[in-house]
Amino acid sequence: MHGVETDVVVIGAGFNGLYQLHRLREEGFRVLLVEAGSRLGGIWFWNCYPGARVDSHVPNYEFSMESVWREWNWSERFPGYAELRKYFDHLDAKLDLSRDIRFNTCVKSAAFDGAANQWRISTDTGDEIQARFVVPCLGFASKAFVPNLPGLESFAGECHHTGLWPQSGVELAGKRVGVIGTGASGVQVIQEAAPLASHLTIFQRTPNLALPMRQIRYDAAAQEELKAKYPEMLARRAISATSYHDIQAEPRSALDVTPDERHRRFEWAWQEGGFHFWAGTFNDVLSNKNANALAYAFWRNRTRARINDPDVARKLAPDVAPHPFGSKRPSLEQNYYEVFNQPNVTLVDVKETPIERITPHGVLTSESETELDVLVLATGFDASTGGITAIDWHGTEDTSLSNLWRNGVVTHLGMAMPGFPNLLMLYGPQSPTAFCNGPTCAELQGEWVVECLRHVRDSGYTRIEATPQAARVWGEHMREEFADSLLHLADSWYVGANVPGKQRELLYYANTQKYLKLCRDVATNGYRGFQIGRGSWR
Ligand code: N01
Repeated sequence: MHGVETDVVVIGAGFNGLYQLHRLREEGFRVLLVEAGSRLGGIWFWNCYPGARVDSHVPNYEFSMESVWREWNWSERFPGYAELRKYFDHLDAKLDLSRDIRFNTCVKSAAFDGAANQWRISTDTGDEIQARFVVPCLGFASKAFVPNLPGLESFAGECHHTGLWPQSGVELAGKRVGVIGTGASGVQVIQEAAPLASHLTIFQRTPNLALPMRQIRYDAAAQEELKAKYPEMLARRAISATSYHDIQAEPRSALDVTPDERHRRFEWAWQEGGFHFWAGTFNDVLSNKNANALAYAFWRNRTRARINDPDVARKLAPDVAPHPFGSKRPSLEQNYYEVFNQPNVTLVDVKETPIERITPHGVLTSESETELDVLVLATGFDASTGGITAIDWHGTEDTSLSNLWRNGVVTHLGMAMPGFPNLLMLYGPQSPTAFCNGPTCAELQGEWVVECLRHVRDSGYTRIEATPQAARVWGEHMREEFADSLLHLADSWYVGANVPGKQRELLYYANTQKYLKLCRDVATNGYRGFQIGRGSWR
């Protein structure tokens, strides 16, 4: 490839990148998509650990184009990674995507040439690409987080992070398996490893307030029945605060209803499964501590009833909530709590008995050494900012993005940065991202970018850049949103608190509907907060 010139470089072949490739090509742009992996899928390419499965139910997690969904049938309400990979193959076949994708190619650096109003992009394969616009679509989980565990490199068995799982798989049957981390990735691996491992040891730091998934298997008839309602369901995502077509909290406080009414709503949401109990009960469960405590009590009682050993039950579902319910993303589980009733499973609470170091044989805590053949690091991600700053960006005046963000994220609408013209990131920090699933956000936020680039091009302009003032206002708005929620009370990846030293701030915009309205207002007001023109204005 070496010296290539194009209109738009898209980075990442997950839902967001593929949507951009498809739509921008439709709009007549020349587009080149660069992808580090060897096939489509983004997160579903890298996260191929046993049990990897989406937590958004059908049809929330798919594109709304009828030409795509009409001929695609899901086999489960919450599909697993293997089926999602097949869906990406289907997308490729329907939208002819791969012809404009460079696989196995990782963008290392990008520098803006202010004279030409172009980006010059360098890859690890030695290619140089020039493009008017760059649209990074790196997902929130493209940089794995491995904690500083002394001695980790000395471990003699197999050790893998869930987000960098070997494509060829890992043998767990008959092995002594250890899992560090009990977020969504940990929960999923644990459920799969428990029936296979000779012994499974789970190192938990914070209990996961996991919710029943309530998986359903679909046959073709069930899918066809659902499809009759697809157009309406898919369209409703855009006008839903949660971005799920069918998850909406009651417009009442959990504190303003009778205990019976409250119980009925909690019970209904519990039986619906998925995120209904998280975001679909009452309007103040995620913002009012007292309302939140009622949801936690319901969750704790239901969960404890499934665990035989009262000590283990207290560690998994403590008397006092470890953080407000739902202020960390709840994982969806199928038989997670029953796993702890198995004789081959041990729970180690690393707050009580901290991990001192990893030895060649296993994990040494303050109490004992656990010998292991396989160590799974389900320790999460340097979410959103980690993936983007892994690329060495140089904007105008040779500023780097890491430098701009040294005291926290600076963006306008979570898409554009002052000093970085013609760069519009999708599914990044300070936009809905974690509160709006990949394909839904790819379409809703992605259309804004498509329209914006079309506007710049069709107006004969060559440059668009967020103003510092607009970024200040957006940052202030994000801080107000943070203060209004309970999210700041949990040490989660939503707020950057899972990575030591990372700035603690709200990384995601929690109301998709409100966010989209703000974006529309900016566009209809002549792209307020952006400078658009032909030359350089510095
Ligand atoms: O990561 P996490 P994840 N010692 O950050 C623990 C999506 N996802 O990969 O809570 C001991 O949630 C850490 O403990 P603590 C989904 O959006 C989706 O599981 O910080 N433990 C925590 O338990 C999800 O929310 C699916 O105290 C340590 C765990 O590691 C997001 O990705 C599937 C530790 C990390 O949990 C991230 O999930 C998988 C240490 N030093 C992922 N450091 C779907 O279902 C960290 N931990 C779609």
